Amino acid sequence: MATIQNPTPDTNLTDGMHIVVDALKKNGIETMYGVVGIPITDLARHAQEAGIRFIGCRHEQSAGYAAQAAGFLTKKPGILLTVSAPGFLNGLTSLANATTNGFPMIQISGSSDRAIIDLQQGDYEGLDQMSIAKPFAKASYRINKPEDIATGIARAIRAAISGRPGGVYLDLTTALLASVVDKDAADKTLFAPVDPSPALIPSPESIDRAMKLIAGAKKPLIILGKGAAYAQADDTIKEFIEKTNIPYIPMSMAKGLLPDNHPQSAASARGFVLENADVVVLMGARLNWLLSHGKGKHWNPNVQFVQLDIDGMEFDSNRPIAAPVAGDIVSSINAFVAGLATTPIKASDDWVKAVNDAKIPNDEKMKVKLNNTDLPMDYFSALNAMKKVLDNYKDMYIINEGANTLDDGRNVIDMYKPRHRLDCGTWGVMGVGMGFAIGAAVTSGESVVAIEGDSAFGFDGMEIETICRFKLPVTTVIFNNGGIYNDSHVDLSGRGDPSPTTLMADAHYDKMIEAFGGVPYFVQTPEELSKALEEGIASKKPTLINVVINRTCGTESGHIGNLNPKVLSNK
Ligand code: ADP
Ligand code: TZD
Ligand code: MG
Repeated sequence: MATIQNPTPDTNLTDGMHIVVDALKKNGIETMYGVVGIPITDLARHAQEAGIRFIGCRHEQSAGYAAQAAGFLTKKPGILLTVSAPGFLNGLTSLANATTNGFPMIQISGSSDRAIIDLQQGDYEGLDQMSIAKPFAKASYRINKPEDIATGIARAIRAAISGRPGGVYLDLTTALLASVVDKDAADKTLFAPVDPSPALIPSPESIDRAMKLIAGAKKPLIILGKGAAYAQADDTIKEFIEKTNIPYIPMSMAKGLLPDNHPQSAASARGFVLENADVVVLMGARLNWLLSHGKGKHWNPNVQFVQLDIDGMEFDSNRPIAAPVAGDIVSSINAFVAGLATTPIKASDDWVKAVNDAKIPNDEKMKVKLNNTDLPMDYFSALNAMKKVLDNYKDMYIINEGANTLDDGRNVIDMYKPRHRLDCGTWGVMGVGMGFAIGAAVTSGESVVAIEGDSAFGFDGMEIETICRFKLPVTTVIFNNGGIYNDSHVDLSGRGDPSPTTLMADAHYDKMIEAFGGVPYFVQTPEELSKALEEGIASKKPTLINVVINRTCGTESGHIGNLNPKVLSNK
């Protein structure tokens, strides 16, 4: 397909930008998130004209978080569109987060003149983007020729959603976008890959080995991870858990795979089950720091692991896995359910009772905390005021970030539907909230409640304008305790500077949304909070609720203060 330099008026022509849009459409891409500028502004316009929704955000990082939320919810790669160099770099954190979390996403970025970049001659926004993206992406490609556009996009899609999903970088040079070619020839290159996310059928031996190990366990436990949520095997997972009566705990983004009020949920006896379980079945969950690597005082030292994962490289990463099952969760769980006919599994009544007994004191303690009536509110009384409302909206998408706001929010707010909770994830990253809220609202067309620490919100707060511009039904709730973790009020500078953790406790974040025509609330009591939340949800209007939280009640780093390096004196 020759590039046409001097077209005659009657030639049927197209250009690189249009071919990219045609190829995306051919692959069923319906939405793009991004920030425009040289050289991709027209690409966004063409996409919009062709029926692809373009959600213009205020920062590429938020746009990337929106895209990967869409990827997690739909199993189709979310698309982030960025300009060269700084825009590309702004998006890169989100791409890395997608790779780390196993969310499928493609960052498509325009790039400047290769010849000038490679000779370091100082092009406008010149940067060797593809090389920089490589360590942060599952795969990284550049398309140089218009006849390769369809192939490049197919490769990016396959890389994003086959095996363990992840972030993919796709570099489009300015020359490529501007290349003019014959339209009929270009149309012939378009295709959608066949079966881009192929099933990975586990071997019968691996299923048999795993089921025998579980069947012989005295104290089995299932841990559901976000890989299981992503796989969309909801009914079969429920069937396996209910038929075997094995207690389970959900990792944060697997909450709702089974409703959190399910009798087999051992979430409130988490410490007890980890310390006691003799066989743990990891379903789409890694044994990383979130599970203290499967080691140490939190775990039964003699525990044996079954692990269901699509990525064979994951096994033995932290602890030896006695029964690895390499397969996609849909296929593996189907095989498990079928295998129950020959290898029946039933958790013993003694174990189930012990787990249920362990829940009782913890549930009681939690009740006391939730019913605290002190003012200003603390995390638990504020979350309780929200829970009372949210329990009536079981389809609600919940976004959650912060430290205490995250950790306490995860424990208090019950989820009832799979893939309805998005949070700081594997990296514990701040700044995902507004992007995730946008991605969830756009993708689902449903309402979203974002529960945000005041610091966490600050990373991407300007996206409130995006939420208002697109009239998204997002209620943002800011737990304002005046700081990162809390407001320690210790001035070590001797010059009146705020402490490193201090933010403005008397800030009126609610005023921000007023500037964009959204609905503001400033609340100080549980009653006011419940009422504002109810109204925000019912109105479906962009709403922001500034919740006054006691400045002293947050703990340093939330539940993971132990990960801070030990210092000689603690200020
Ligand atoms: P969590 O943080 O919830 O514990 P992780 O992100 O650590 O979950 O682990 C998710 C795991 O799920 C990853 O190891 C990933 O390879 C795996 N995974 C993702 N999708 C699938 C799938 N469709 N089938 C099987 N495993 C999957
Ligand atoms: N920057 C990024 C991108 N991610 C991070 N996790 C941090 C910084 C460090 N950090 C945390 O780990 S939690 C947090 C920061 C800055 C904010 C906690 O304050 P908050 O929540 O107001 O959001 P709470 O309720 O006050 O604990
Ligand atoms: Mg805070």
